[in-house]
Amino acid sequence: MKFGTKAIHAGQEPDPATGAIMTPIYQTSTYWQKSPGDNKGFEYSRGTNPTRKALEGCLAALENAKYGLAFSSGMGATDAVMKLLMPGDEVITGNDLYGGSYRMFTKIFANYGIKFHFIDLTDASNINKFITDKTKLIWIETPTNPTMQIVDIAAVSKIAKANKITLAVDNTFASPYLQNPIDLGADIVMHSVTKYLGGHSDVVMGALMLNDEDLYKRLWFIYNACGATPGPQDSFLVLRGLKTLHLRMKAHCENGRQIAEFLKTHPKVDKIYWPGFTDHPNHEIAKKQMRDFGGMISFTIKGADLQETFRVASSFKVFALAESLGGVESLVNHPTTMTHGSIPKEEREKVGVVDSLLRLSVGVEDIEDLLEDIEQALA
Ligand code: P1T
Repeated sequence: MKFGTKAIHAGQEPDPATGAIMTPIYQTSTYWQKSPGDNKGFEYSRGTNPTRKALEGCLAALENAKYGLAFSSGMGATDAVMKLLMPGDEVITGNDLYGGSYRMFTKIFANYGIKFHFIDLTDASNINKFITDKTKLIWIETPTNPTMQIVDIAAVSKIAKANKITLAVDNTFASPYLQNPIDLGADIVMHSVTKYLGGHSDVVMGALMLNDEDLYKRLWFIYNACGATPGPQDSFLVLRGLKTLHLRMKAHCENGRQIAEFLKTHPKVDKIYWPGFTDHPNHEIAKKQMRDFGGMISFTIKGADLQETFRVASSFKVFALAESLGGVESLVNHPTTMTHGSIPKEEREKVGVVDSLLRLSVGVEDIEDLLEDIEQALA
């Protein structure tokens, strides 16, 4: 089945009770049992719920995976992966990450005796220098948030496999429409479903997709035991959002391309971070592992201090100044004071996350209105 067909149908069947085409919202916390253990496969909704089950089937299919697990946020999904680790274990990850992931690693799991190496992953071979017999997990984001670095998933996977290390890829920025890490050798794909998958800025949710049955059983145990699972209403909203993922992504990519080209010629714009440019340091890898370049673009304003950057950020009329990304509406974000505020200045500045940086999540509005808005905000 091709992508658009899976987005609309995978995991879903007409409701067995009524024939309803849309999966019902099974708003129930628990299920009747004829005698203890004699049930229809559903016991208690923290662990299993039919609406969530349909969603998980669809999410798995979109990443060409056997198993899908939905969580009540992207951070909830990441937290479950980290709980596979034990004190003394080591993790290799990138030096440009969503600020919330960095905060969880350094402020929560480091306290449980897990060691994190935040390294430059734009050259996958850098990983070799940090592998020890304690390395249990490689965690990558690509494209990264917010500087759009590209990590070669297939090359990292080769190193991970050779050293028997689990590879998890946060695929939030690309979405499964643009990139499928499992096909490139990753063991686990993580998504902030809040973003492109939900697509309408009305749900916070996360997901893990994977193929290995043992790993799935371990993650399902954590999912059920720790309980960060989403309810049926949110599951329904995401099932509905997924049905247009392929249509939305085409429009995000097309608008993104036009805005990136526009910013390139703008006299007030200094650096632009977008993997579609042929002079992006890993453009060739992006071309190899992604089907298009997406709607996320970051840029710095020439010579701007914090005050001038705030002035521009607050001047948009169509783009809304807000955290998050991937919805149909365009958003602008100021990483150093918003999404990446928890990363120390000296760490974030090493990768270009400076005060004059703005990040755009390009929505699917008419391109003329978006271009006009950027022009007037920068003026
Ligand atoms: O917000 P939540 O659904 O918990 O997902 C966390 C998360 C994980 N990974 C990446 C790459 C992300 O971008 C996020 C959330 N990011 C934002 C809210 C943001 O504006 O960047």
